Amino acid sequence: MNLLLVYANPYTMLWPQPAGLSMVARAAREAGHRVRLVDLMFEADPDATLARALEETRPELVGFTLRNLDNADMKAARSFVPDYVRWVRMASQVAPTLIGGPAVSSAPEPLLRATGATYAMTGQGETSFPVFLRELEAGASTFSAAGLIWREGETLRRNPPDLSGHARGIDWSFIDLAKYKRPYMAHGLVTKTGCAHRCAFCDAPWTAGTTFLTREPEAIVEDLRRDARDYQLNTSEYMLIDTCFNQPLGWAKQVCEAIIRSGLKVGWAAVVEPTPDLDRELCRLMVRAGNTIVTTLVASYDDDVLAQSARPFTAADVAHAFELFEAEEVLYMPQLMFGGPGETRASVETTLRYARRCKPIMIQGGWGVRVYPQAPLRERAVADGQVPAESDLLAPAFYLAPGLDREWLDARSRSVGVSKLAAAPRWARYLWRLARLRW
Ligand code: B12
Ligand code: SF4
Repeated sequence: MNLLLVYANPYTMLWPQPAGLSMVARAAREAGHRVRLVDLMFEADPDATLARALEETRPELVGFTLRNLDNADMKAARSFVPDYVRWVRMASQVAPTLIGGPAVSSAPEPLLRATGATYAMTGQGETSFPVFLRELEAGASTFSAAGLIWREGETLRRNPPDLSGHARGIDWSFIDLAKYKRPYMAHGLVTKTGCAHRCAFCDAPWTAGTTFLTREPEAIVEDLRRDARDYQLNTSEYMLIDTCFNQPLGWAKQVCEAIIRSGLKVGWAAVVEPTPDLDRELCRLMVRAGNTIVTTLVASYDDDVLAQSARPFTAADVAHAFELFEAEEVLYMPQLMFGGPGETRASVETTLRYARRCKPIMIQGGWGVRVYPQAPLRERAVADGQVPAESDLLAPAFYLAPGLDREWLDARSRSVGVSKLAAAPRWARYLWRLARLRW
């Protein structure tokens, strides 16, 4: 079939490349289909770019990656759904349409209805997309492809998604890398998917898998070798595509050891959560294997707030992790998220007091928690009267603990920060880690 695949991400913040779409594109090409990938990320007039691609390609199917429902920012919420609706409708005038990607896994039926797409696919696409294409070509009206949602009369039919993990990484041949050469641009490196935790505000276990689905360390190193050889990606930083790199602990160590053994000079950032098993050995291995910086969604330093969001660590674990980072020269960037269930003025102050004591390279503070349709927080948000029970949650919807004043919270969260002078040696170390990649 003649396929047009569209990376429909209009949000340039941190510019993630069309990682998942490249994997789906590779699978379709290997199954014998003609594939063109169009990336709307940096387009000044994405509507015109899409119209041109539709005209030039004359596709038999148009597939879309819909990544984020919105920017997840309560203070300045920006929904991307209106763009998705417009683009899918444009394409639907030319050919049947299929939507996939993280936003679709989060809110499949609402997005299918809103965009009017012919089909939606939840979960991973690299195995199920070619199955769907085979069935479509054969004229099927009912499908076995994993994760597929289709219409039969007035009803929507839905197959369970493929959440088995990624055997292979990104296919850069589909991505115009020149467009992504920007300051602080990090290339994606797929290390694992899924998550064994159940944080109340997160839908990853339901949309990406309920266990850690790790890739083989040697397969990850093989990607790094190929990326260096064919695309020279070793000269800038990677961002691991991994919700919590440090777990399972033994696997994370094996990945670091495999990178060290390979002799490759690479730099990578990762999400590392302060779970109780985090140890000194992993911190040391990470630095030796080229870790440049870690981010950690600490959210709060109050045990009750952490417990009410079912975070997999306590305030003491956070303190322990940060001590290790500081001792082992792991540069870290905590993210605080004020206003979750159980938050009070007192708990906000507890977190701020702790934040002033630690020594990160940078610290981010935000408030309000996005409520996703399948996340456990939804029930609490409905019970607390913050979200109507019948809402499909496509439009940005947030939880803010009852009784907290927004203006006060905004002012307090903006008081979070690290003095430039104190952070200067850490920034120097970070920039040195990036600079050495170029020599
Ligand atoms: C890594 C990551 C990041 C990294 C990206 C680094 C990089 N260089 O790529 C960073 C830190 C930059 C980031 C930023 C943000 N992120 Co983020 N991120 C992720 C994470 C963990 C993995 C995404 C990923 O690349 N997956 C790997 C690829 C291989 O999988 P994939 O894209 O899902 O593609 C597969 C399927 O979806 C499917 N598929 C995809 N497209 C298509 C198309 C078709 C036609 C088909 C059939 C199938 C299909 O098949 C693919 C292969 O299996 C997810 C959580 C998760 N578990 O998915 C959140 C996630 C996508 N991020 C999220 C958010 C909110 C954001 C931010 C808005 C946060 C913020 N407030 O700033 C920004 C947005 C950035 C932007 N400009 O878009 C949310 C989106 C929620 C939603 N449903 O709307 C997620 C789901 C996390 C969550 N549960 O809250 N993120
Ligand atoms: S927030 Fe992170 S640790 Fe918690 S369930 Fe989501 S991916 Fe897992």
